[in-house]
Amino acid sequence: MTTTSPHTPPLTTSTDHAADGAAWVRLLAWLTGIIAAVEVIFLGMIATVVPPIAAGIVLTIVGLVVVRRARRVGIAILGLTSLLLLLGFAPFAASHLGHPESAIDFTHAVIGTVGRLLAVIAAVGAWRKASPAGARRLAVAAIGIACLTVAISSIAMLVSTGDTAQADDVPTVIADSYFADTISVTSGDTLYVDNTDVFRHTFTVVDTTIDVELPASVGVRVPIELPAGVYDVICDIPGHEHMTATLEVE
Ligand SMILES: [Cu+2]
Repeated sequence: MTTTSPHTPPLTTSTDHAADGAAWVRLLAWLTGIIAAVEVIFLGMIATVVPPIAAGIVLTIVGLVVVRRARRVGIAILGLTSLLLLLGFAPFAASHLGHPESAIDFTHAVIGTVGRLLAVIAAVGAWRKASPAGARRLAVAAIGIACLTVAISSIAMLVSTGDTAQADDVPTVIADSYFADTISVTSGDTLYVDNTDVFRHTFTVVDTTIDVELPASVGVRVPIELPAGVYDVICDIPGHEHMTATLEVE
């Protein structure tokens, strides 16, 4: 009597044979390279060296060089750098994500959070040598998010045109991320705060209800209905702690 041997299924599929992780490494290199380039441009715009961002740029360059010779070491450098900068940058980016009308801050925040999250996912895919189909899907998602970011910010900028100064307004200017040292008004006046920076700020009078968003490159009218006195003005955006002024109300 003859018996049929049980059928043994194949251990791998045809697509698994192509899963050497190369597609994920390429995606990781592109994502981290673009993010580093954006950070170089951002540091140039603010004309300040922010040590964690500068360190991230250097580590990314090192990772991109190393990944060509020692793939797993390079993946680890690029993945861990992306993860640490994502965690460190998130508190600063959070407030910008709700303000697409300030295009540079908004775009920088999206790239610094969503972009780095995608880079971390790419690093995990590269480390695990996952299927290249997943890398293609992530690349498509990254391009879609980039297009959506530009579209949302463009529409928001068209809608957010700020205020027009009126004849009796008291003017004050924000330039290079600084207020005027002292701003003097009479109670009942309206301040015209002209934000000449390409970055967003707030005009926040400490211990009062005046807390006004100042989108990039627009002016905003701020009625000052306060008792006579001297008040502290701040910009309450994380990282803008140097922005202070004195508001004198007669
Ligand atoms: Cu500010």
